[in-house]
Amino acid sequence: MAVLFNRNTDVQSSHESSGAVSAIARPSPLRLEYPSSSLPAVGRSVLAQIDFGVTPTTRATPHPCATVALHPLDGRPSREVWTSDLPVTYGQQADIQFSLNDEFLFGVVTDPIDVNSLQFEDRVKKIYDAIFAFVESKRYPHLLRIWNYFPTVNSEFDGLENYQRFCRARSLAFQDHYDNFVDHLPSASAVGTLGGALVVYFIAARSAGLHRENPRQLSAYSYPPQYGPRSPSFARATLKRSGALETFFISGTASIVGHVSLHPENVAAQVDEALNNVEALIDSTHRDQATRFRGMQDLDNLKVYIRHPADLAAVREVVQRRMRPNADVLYLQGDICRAELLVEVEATLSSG
Ligand code: 3EB
Repeated sequence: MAVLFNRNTDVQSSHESSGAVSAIARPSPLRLEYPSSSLPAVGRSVLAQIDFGVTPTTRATPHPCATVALHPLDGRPSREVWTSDLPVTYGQQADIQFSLNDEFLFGVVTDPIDVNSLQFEDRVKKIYDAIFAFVESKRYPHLLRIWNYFPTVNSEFDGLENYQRFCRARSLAFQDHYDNFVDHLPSASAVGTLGGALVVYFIAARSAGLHRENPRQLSAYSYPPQYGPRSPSFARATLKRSGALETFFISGTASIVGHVSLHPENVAAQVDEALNNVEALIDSTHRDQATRFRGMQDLDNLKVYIRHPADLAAVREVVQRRMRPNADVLYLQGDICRAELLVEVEATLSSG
């Protein structure tokens, strides 16, 4: 009796406290938050939680989770939590922890592979092969967004930078799996961590998203060979519409115009240029697809990867100038895929 009573009381008081918000927000199949506490908003199910920090956190949770060894630079606990107002089911198939609702599938792979070993490329290829087979077997065949994190991205092994080795393996996996594979490339990030495992996580959907390129940048999959034997396999952004909800996934975006890294050694100019690229993606997609995202004013969250912690203040100043005041920004120390790049940003816009 007491347990039942307590449960009812809990539910009721929670609804009261979040009543103003839930009255105006439509049920959403996919929502991203950067909460400072790990408790999800009541009424929503967690699709996945990613913790950022160099101390591994091991918790037994029903939902997929991972720890990514990127050091939070603003002192508060850093995590991203993906939630759903629709019912969610959970499972694990081989190395893939997953969750799914009616529209989206979220998957997480954590692999302890030594990046500085000959086996690394083979492992990356196998992980991607497994992801393609998995999303198709579950009938969520449309990959929308992928995150890739591993240590020592800028070190060389066997005569090639580890990021370029990663790109070679990933590209072969996409090519093996898809006809005209560049048409299927989802938005992505690939960022160097301070240690730990290779972590790959992804969002797939039952119906297709629209992959977008940036008018200011050469497509990454068409970069000239000076950047590596196989070009990076990602789209600059992906727009997903599901009912009234629009989600716009913006890939990791750096100070690259055309294919050239601009403003070497000037972190403030780099982040400003990266935000010019983000703005161009939002604006051009608004023009072509009549999205609800009209410009930088609709960008309400940003994940910022900074190579040197000492650059935080300079980066923050530019970010605060370019973004709306109440935007949620996560600053993480990590290595960018080209040695001369000091900062990279990514974002997810959601109309829900
Ligand atoms: C760039 O634009 C910067 O390899 O998945 C950004 C986003 C970058 C994704 C990836 C790499 C990737 O080339 C680096």
